[in-house]
Amino acid sequence: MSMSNDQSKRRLRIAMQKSGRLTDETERLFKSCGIKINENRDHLLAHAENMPIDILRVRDDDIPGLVMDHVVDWGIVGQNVLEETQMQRALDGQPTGFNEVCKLNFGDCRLAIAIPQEQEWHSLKDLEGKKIATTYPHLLRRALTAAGVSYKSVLLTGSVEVAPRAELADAICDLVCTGATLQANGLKEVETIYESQAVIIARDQELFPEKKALADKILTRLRGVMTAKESKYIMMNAPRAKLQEITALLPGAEAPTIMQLEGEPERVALHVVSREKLFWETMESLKELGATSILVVPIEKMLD
Ligand code: PRT
Ligand code: ZN
Repeated sequence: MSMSNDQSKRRLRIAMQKSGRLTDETERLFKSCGIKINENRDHLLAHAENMPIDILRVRDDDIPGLVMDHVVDWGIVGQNVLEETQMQRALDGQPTGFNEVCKLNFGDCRLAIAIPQEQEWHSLKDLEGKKIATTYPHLLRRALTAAGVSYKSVLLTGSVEVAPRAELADAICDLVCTGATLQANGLKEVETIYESQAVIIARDQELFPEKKALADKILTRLRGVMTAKESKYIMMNAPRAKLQEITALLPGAEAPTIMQLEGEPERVALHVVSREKLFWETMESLKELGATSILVVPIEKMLD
């Protein structure tokens, strides 16, 4: 994948997971930022059709290294893989520098300790002298060292959840999302040691001016998409007399638009952008204050 010097100065190279849990959301993100890429996932390198951006599709485990070795400008990866790889690279004497660009609010999971369902649990101290199977030896060591527990690490790159049943280990330390996998394997989650989501990271080097301008533009769009995801456009009809109480209930809502309702002098239409999630409880309280026709509409993009 050699590239002329001139091209690498201008084209923003982004590494993403080729096929896995982060792939769909990453592609959706590119799309919502207006980056059009070739749908064919079999190509290692894809060029955006409408911007000087190259997308490199690789295994998620390779992404932190590609950024830290300055092979790509940006990478999209789970924080779990990022931190684990960083600790491994530090041991191996490889570069570990990067800048976090933006958290992405997807790929959420936690690294947790799980033990056989029938066993008692008090604290991490219960793991003293025990064998723990994991794919994340460094994150595990960091947590257990902090808790003053000594244990034996059993490194497995897959099927960690079967280790206790196979008598390879007493406990496991693995990623959990819903917990269904643990349950299906007769395990119970007893302690979270790390929480993760997907992030964009950048190489720890100033980009060439042209590329920097492009990166900043994408970043502004990204932030717009991220805020929009959380934000809602809320509309309702409400008694004029309760306006203050009603706006106080709406989280992160600045300056609502109030419109007169034809033929109803005591009631108004209220439109507002709320920057936080609106819960059912809040909607019910709004209704109790006399609001009617409450509509909550998703926002696709937002630019302040
Ligand atoms: O091939 P490649 O190396 O690229 O992919 P991979 O198999 O290593 O990774 P992949 O696609 O499984 O996960 C990529 C990233 O998604 C992880 O590094 C996490 O940051 C994030 N993520 C989010 C998860 C999960 N949720 C998750 N549930 N990664 C793994 N899991 C596993 C979990 O360990 C369990 O075995 O999925 C299974 C189902 O989980 P439950 O709890 O919902 O049953
Ligand atoms: Zn992987």
